[in-house]
Amino acid sequence: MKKVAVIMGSASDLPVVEKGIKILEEFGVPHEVHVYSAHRTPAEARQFAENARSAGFGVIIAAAGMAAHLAGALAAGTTLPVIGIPVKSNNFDGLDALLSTVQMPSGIPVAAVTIDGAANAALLACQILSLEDSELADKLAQKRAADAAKVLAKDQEIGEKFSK
Ligand code: RP5
Repeated sequence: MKKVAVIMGSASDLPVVEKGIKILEEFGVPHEVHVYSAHRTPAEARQFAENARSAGFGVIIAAAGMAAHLAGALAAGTTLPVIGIPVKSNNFDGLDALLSTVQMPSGIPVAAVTIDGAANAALLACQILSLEDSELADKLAQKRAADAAKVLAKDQEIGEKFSK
């Protein structure tokens, strides 16, 4: 199976990113985690993106806050799918990072998830890799069924408690 690269712009993004890493672990998807900044270490970020396909990666997840250029900068260096996670910082409730991530000019796509949406970024990465991996596709289907069962159990519990 191809690997998922999880790149964050700063170690301060780790508490958000960890939720996605956990999901990749649960699904048994091989992954590498790095800290590369589009601003502070642009050469390393670019080099990683340019080598990612030949290094066996299938998807890149990029998490960054504030003027969040990381996902776009990585996407500029590769034709692998890049999923951007806008990370919430102290100002603007993460809207700054959301717009920086989602508003990519035509030609260099970034698939942006919601603010701090590391879980969905990881799930989307798994879904992309599942195109070529039926075992992973089965695991994703099982998770959907388990999530649905939890909602239906809550429906029963809350319905019994409050319906008159
Ligand atoms: C971005 O700036 C990082 O992704 C982080 O979300 C934000 C703040 O970084 P630090 O100042 O905490 O290193 O580049």
